[in-house]
Amino acid sequence: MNQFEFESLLTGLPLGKLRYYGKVTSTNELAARWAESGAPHLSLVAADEQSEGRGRLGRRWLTPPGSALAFTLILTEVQPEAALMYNALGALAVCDTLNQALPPMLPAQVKWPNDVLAQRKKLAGVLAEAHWQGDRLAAIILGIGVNVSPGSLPPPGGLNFPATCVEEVVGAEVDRWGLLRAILETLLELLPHVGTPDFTRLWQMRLAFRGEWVQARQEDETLLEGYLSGLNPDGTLRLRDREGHFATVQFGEVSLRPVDSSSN
Ligand code: BT5
Repeated sequence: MNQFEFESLLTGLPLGKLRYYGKVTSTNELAARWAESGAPHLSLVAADEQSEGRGRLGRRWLTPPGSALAFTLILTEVQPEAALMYNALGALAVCDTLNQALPPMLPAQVKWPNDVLAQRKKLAGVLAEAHWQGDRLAAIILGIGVNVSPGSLPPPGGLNFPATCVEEVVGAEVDRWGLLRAILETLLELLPHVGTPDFTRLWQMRLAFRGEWVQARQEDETLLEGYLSGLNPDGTLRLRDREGHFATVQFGEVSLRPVDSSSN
């Protein structure tokens, strides 16, 4: 892939400007700098490899060469009140694209707020970062990383969740760049619906662990536990305890809590 092939690949999609790189630190980092210097809405940065790919809360995302997708969209026309939804936009775009190739009984799902799971393993991660100018939300930097072939899989030790890749779940070789185009097409279709009740409904339909007992670790490290009952209209997560009381998880990380240790 080179810049010219990248532009041909994405011909006809209503995107902003396009930049392709062989190796970068992080496509989100480059995109943030580009946003600052005036990148138009829906500009895209993609790379074959990242040396300092970013996850949430200072974590790292691994993107070895020749095996994964790592790309970032710069959204400048955004709804500030829907910031949480942009993580879901990225995750749903990946899910819905893959679900065309996956058996309906084993769909890809969103592990709230930002992971894509297939067969209960993580196959893609999304990092939506807000870019402020003073108190104005100037852009959402929407980064998406997808493990495509087995070479993209990090060594299992040190992972916070088991990982998989698209070729493993689809059971066939996958055209990496064709997949990128397909994900972008899905994302562009979903984009006008961000923040609407239909969008939240679709997100809820794809939510992993619904009806299961889960533990949510929040950003301040406090833990909440309960049955994952669904989403609130603003995209925050709703948990229900054994007495039927509801709690809301604003932003955090959900991890499954084994059922047999939850019986108190
Ligand atoms: C995420 O963070 O899952 C968000 C990942 C976003 C990556 C994209 S790639 C394009 C753009 N540019 C960037 O610099 N970032 C975005 P989080 O939920 O915090 O998960 C991070 C954790 O996932 C790590 O601590 C590892 O345990 C695990 N991990 C790292 N690389 C992985 C991989 N390739 N596949 C599966 N798990 C991985």
